Amino acid sequence: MATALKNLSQYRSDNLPDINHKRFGIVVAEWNEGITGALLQGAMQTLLKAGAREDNIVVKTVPGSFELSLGAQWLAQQPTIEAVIALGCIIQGETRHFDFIAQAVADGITQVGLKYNKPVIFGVLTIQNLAQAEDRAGGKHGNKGDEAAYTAIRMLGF
Ligand code: DLZ
Repeated sequence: MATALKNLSQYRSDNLPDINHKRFGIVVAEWNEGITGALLQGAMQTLLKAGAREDNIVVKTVPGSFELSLGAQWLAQQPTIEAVIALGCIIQGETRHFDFIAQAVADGITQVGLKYNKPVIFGVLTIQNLAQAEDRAGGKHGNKGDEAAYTAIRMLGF
């Protein structure tokens, strides 16, 4: 698993399920777009490398991470979509906004997965500054988007 290796892009690629006919939904927050775009790129690459077909990946955007839960629900409720990946980047600011958004999206995404009985993956960076985000969006700690996509694939093989 990625965390054991201390790099979000390093994961075991053996023993993954066949995802050639699986349909994925990805919901991406536009806030901190430079980072979330890189997360999306990582997630897409990981899914395609693992055998997903590009026309089986539905990508939707929402304004900020707070809206990821509802966006994930709109995707999860589509019967043909088997797993949803939510991508966002919440950076700690001077106010308590960070805590409220991070908690809300973690809870919301969990609820959507349980309600629709499908993997809904938390691909959200919750960090203190932009440098930490860059390190985890294709930088020295890998890419959270890769890890989120890998987790979705693993869950489909449960
Ligand atoms: C408002 C806000 C702030 C301050 N910070 C972030 C952030 O770091 N990451 C993120 O994805 N979204 C942020 N937002 C936007 C909220 O998620 C949400 O879109 C707005 O509060 C809705 O008005």
